[in-house]
Amino acid sequence: MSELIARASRFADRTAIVSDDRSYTYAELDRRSRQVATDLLDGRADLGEARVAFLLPPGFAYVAVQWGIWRAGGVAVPLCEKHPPPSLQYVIEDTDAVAVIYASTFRKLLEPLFYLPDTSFRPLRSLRTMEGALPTVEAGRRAMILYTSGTTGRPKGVVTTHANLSAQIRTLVAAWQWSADDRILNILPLHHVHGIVNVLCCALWSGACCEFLAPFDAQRVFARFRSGELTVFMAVPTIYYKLIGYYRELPAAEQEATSAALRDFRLMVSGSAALPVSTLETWREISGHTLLERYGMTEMGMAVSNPYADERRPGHIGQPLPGVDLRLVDEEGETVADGQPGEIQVRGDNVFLEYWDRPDATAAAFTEDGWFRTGDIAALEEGYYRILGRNSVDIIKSGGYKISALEIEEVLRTHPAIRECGVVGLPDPEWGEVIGACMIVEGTPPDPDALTDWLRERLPGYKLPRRFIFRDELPRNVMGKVTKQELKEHFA
Ligand code: MLC
Ligand code: AMP
Repeated sequence: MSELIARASRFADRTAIVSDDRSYTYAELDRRSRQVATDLLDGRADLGEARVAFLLPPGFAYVAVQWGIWRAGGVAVPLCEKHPPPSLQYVIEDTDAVAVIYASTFRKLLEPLFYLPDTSFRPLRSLRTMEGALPTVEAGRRAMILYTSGTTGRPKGVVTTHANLSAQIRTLVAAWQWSADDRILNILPLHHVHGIVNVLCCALWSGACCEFLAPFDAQRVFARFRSGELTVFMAVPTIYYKLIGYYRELPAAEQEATSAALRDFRLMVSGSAALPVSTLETWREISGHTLLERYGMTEMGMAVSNPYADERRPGHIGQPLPGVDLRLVDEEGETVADGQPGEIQVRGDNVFLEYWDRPDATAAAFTEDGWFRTGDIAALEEGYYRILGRNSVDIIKSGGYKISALEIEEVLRTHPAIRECGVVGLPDPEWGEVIGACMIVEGTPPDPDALTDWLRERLPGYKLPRRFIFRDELPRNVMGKVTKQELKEHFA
């Protein structure tokens, strides 16, 4: 991301980040990230793509460390504080991370992993402040690994190069007309592209200000909305749903003041999951904005967006972004006619390099002629793409998080009382989908609360099933495979 970092000198005295009740300029970010890089290098010329993981709250230190890793020639691996130790260990070991940089607030969470032999755990405060020479990092080198759930159980590390990230940022900055006068509120988790690329990196590329607020809290978000200082906001549909719920509880005068402040925004964006038309319409009544819906994926950043200036069509994701090649193909790999459903396949500089250490999964994700298979099904209707579904029932989207049913099943099967299980996504107006688990157990079914506590030690909170049912058998087809569509009906 040398291009992103080099741009910082243009904006030196402008505010780059607001966090912990403080403003930080681009010059401060430049200096601190150089110090972090120098410390990580520890006398070497280049980290040579060593993976450096970090667990830091959203804010200045997070960005300084992310940039510091990039400037030292390392690969940035952001960890998520909502993950229990086994999930964190999985990422640290899978990436062979040489170091984990952590904030003292997360010491307790990480302590069970301090014994890991090949990783040094470094408190943020131990990073020194000297500044030395930094390597030149070519754009084709690996920059970041983010973990994403797939149809194969354990999450896979998605490797993006510096050039991939630049392409992802550049197209959004142009399409959504970012400028140095923008100020965005970032309330999204910083281990996924939505919060990292669309919000944080686009703001910093533009010389704009990125203000952090975590954890998500509707009251605090509305207070910031009413400040009149923000110009851009981006969130997942669940967050808009929650904000609408909060708005409805406000006294009329506060509603009016909030709506007036919202009208002054330049842009409000929704993505990461399908935006229900009802949410779009209610938010329009509240804010005066037709949410700009776009479509993306960890493996490619954003691929399709409704127009900034022209019609934003409810229930549709828009057109391919500049620089992104897109086609819809049927099961035989033939391009489908307009109006017909097909899998979205994408090509372009935005598309990731590989799944970390999984050459087979990488090969399977691309067609022979180099198109990335997204697994999402869409149709082109009167010039706008519309998402129709996914070609795997085992991928669940809940609260904007992508979740593998198979991963949860694998964990459930390790429970002493559970003999067999099937996990599905159930439609839900607030979360998009909520996770349901159907189980066959030995003896008395476990208490759902106790089961949830047991799962919480093994999975992040957003991957927990919210509905449990117990059966004597699971619906299966003639091949013996659990029929998930039929299983969903068992939850009705
Ligand atoms: C939490 N809860 C859930 C849930 N998650 N219930 C059902 N389904 C879920 N998925 C419950 C908790 O048990 C708890 O209940 C209550 O909600 C609050 O939990 P929380 O963890 O404090 O939730 P909150 O902080 O409010 O989080 C909600 C959220 C969060 C929407 C802010 O999920 C979020 O940040 N989502 C964004 C994910 C994201 O950035 N995705 C982008 C991926 S990139 P109780 O009963 O205890 O109160 C991508 C590509 C692209 O997709 O295109 O962008
Ligand atoms: P992730 O792997 O977390 O990056 O999630 C990417 C997935 O989110 C895509 O493959 C889609 O299934 C889904 N997604 C993102 N944006 C949208 C959208 N606007 N409408 C429907 N689904 C979306």
